Amino acid sequence: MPQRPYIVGNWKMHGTRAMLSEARAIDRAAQRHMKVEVAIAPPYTLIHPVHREAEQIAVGAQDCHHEEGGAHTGDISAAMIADAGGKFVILGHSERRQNHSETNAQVKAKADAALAAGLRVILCCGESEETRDAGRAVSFVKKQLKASLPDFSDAPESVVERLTVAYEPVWAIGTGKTANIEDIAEMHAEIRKLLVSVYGEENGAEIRILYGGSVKPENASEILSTPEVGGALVGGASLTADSFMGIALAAG
Ligand code: G2H
Repeated sequence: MPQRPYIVGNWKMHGTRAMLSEARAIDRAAQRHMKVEVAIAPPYTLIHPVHREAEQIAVGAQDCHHEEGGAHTGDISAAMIADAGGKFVILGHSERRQNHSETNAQVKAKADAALAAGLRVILCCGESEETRDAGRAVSFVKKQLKASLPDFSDAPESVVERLTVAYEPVWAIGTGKTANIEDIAEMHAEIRKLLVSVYGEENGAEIRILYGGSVKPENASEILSTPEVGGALVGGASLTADSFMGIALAAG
């Protein structure tokens, strides 16, 4: 059965407790739009407060460590996120790959750890402008994604429910630029083929693939009606309930 469109807010390093009123407003609005699955990933410090407030939306994290615990100053494990009420984690975001030098192998290890802790995973991939201009966007993204995907050999039946892929061209993130619809459609189709080859025809065809990169209420309808786009990962426009739910409304 096709899954509901999935609209996920990535608050990045934005938000103090003053933002809880936006989370409450998003939650109330999501209760009226059940055709769409809505979730937000605030900073770690707000995961538990949002979890306590939310009745409908899921709350998640923007990263986790691959180990369960230990001497890792400043890091957070997947089990800690789950304990705080988190239900999912965004992994491999380009800001982590760029600013923290995360490799595909590290992203994969984090994804395996997150799944073992009972979290769902939103796995990000995307090419730089340089790579796209060189005509290597599709091959780059497929290689990056394949090397980052978690191993579901223990529980292949849960892959559709527990894995989401987010395609985010790096040059479209927070810049106001969005990829054109043909390029989005081409990349999502290529990612679909990869998921089918890795997880099999049945599961690979159902895993949701989100688009991310300057999604806003004004462009959401067109992006979300593109073939193989199963939702959106939204940064800047997820920081107010009005704009975020404007995108959710465009999804269904
Ligand atoms: C891409 C996106 C959210 P923005 O990073 O992951 O951010 O919508 O601000 O481009």
